[in-house]
Amino acid sequence: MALALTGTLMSSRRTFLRQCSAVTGGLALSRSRAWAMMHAMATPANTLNLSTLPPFVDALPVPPVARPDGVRSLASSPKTRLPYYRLAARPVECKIHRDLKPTRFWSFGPSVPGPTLELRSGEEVLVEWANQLPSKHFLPIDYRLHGAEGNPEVRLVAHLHGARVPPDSDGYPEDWFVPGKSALYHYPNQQEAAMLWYHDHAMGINRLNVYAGLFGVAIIRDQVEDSLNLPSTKYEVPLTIFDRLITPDAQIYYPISERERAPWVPEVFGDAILVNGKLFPYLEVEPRKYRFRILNAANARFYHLSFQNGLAFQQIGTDQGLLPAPVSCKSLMLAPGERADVVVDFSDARGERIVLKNDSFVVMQFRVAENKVSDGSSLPAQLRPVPKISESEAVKTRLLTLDEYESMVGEPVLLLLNGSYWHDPITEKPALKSTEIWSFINPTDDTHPIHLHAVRFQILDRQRYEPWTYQTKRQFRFLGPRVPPEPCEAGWKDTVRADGKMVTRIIVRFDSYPGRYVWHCHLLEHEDNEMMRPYEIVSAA
Ligand SMILES: [Cu+2]
Repeated sequence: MALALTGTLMSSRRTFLRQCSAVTGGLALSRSRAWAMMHAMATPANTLNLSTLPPFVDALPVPPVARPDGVRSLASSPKTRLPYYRLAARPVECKIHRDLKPTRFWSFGPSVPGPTLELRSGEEVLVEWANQLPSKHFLPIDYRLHGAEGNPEVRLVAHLHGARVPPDSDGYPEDWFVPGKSALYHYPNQQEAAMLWYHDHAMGINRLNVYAGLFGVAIIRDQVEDSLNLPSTKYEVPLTIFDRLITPDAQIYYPISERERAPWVPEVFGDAILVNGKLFPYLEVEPRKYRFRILNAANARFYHLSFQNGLAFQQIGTDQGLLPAPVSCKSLMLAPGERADVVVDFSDARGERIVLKNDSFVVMQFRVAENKVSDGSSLPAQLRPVPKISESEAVKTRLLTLDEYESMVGEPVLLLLNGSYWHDPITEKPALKSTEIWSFINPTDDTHPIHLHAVRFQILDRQRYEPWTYQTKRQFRFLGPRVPPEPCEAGWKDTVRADGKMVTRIIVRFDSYPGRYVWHCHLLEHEDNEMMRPYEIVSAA
C-alpha cells in the first residue's frame, strides 16, 4: 500500500477538521479533539439516538472498594505475608441508563469500572489477575495488527498505569494470558499518594479489551496527604469518564473501517459519555467541599470539562500526585490516560442543580442540597513540594518523532514512534537512576498523549516548530518560544499531551527497577497499531 508521512498530504477530511478547529476559536485543537467534536455532531446511523433518553435519572454509582481475599507470600520471599487480592475478568451486564436494557461489558468486578484498589504508600500487595472470559471476543479483531495475528482471540494482561513496579508485574503487552489462566503481580507501592488506574494492555487487542470494560481505579495514599485534611470518605468521589457508541438495543458498538480484512480504525469516539458507568448521572451533594478524582478512561476522546454555571475547580493534583499548591481553573483538559485531582466547593450553590459539561455536551449533574452544613475539611494553600528536576541533571537528550502514515486517500493506516516498529531492536536504554530529557517531535495534526511506564516525570516545555525542515534536514526551525507547562500540569506526570506541530520536552529520572517496560501513545487505536515501543532501564554494571 502506498503510504505518505503526515504533513505531506492535504486531504479534504483534514481540511474539514482544521475548519472544525477554527470555528471553536482560541484553542488550537488537535485533530483528535476536532474529530471528536465532529463525531459528536454526526454519529453513525446504527447507534442509539441519545436525545430520546431523559438525562439525570440515574444516581452516580461509585465502584466498590476491592477487599483482600487473604494473605499470601512472595515467591522470592516465602516468609513475607502480603495482602492478596484476586480480580477476575468476566462478562457482566450493566444498566447504563434507567430506560435501557442491560449492556454487555467485560469487567474485573460486578460493573464497569471494576472495583477500586485502595493502597497505602510503602505497603506491598499481591494481586492475582484472572482471565475468566469466554473464548470468543465480542468486538472486531483486526488480525493484521502485530500481536493479534495467529494468537487466541481472547487474551488479557493487566497494567497498573502510573505504578512503580518491577517489570515482571508491569503487564508487559506480550505477557498476555488466555481464559482459565491468571497472573500474580506484586505491587511494592513505593511511591507518593496518587490516583492510578488499572487496565488491559494485551498486544494488538488492547483497544478492544479496554472498550469492553477491563479497567478500574487504584488510589495510593500516604501520610502527607493524610495531614492535609482534604475532603474524604463520602466527600471524596472518583469520576471515571469514558465514551462509547451504543446500538439501539443498548449494546456497545465498536466501529470498523470499510476495508475488508482490515477493520482497524484510527480513533474511536462515542457520543455516549459515561461517568462511573452511567449515562447522564446525577450526584446529590451537600453545600460544602468535595474532592473528585477524575480519570479519562476513554480510548481516544479528550475531555474539556467545565461547570455550566462557571463554578471553579481547585486542581490539587495531577497524574502522579499532589501539586505544590491548588490551581484555580474554570475548565479541565484531560487526554486519555490523564487524571486530575480537584476540590470543588458547593457551599455558595445551595439548592442549585449544576451541570458538568464536555465542551457543550452534558456529562452529569450535581444536585446541591438546600440546608447549610458544617465542613470540617480543608483546602490548604500549600500541598506537597514538587522539587524541579534541573536540566543540568540530564545525562542524555533523546529526540523521538511521533509518526503517522497515511494511505494515498489521506486515511491514517500506521503510527510509529521514532520510525520504529514494536519488534525493532530496543533503542531507548536509560541507565537505572539516571535522568534524561525526552523530546517528542510531533509533525502530525494529532495530540498524542505519551505515557511512560514505571516512572514519573516533569514537563519542561512545548515549542512550535516547522515539521518539513526537520523531516528533510533533521534541523529545527522553531516558530515560537518554549512555552512552560500550564500550572495545572506543573506537577508529577506519567502521561503528557504531545501537541501537533510541537516539540514537547519532558525530564525523567529512571529511579524505578531495572528491566523492560514500554512507552506509548495512549490513544488506544494508535497504541494497538505500532505506536508503542519497548524500553529498558539498564542497571549500572
Ligand atoms: Cu497517538
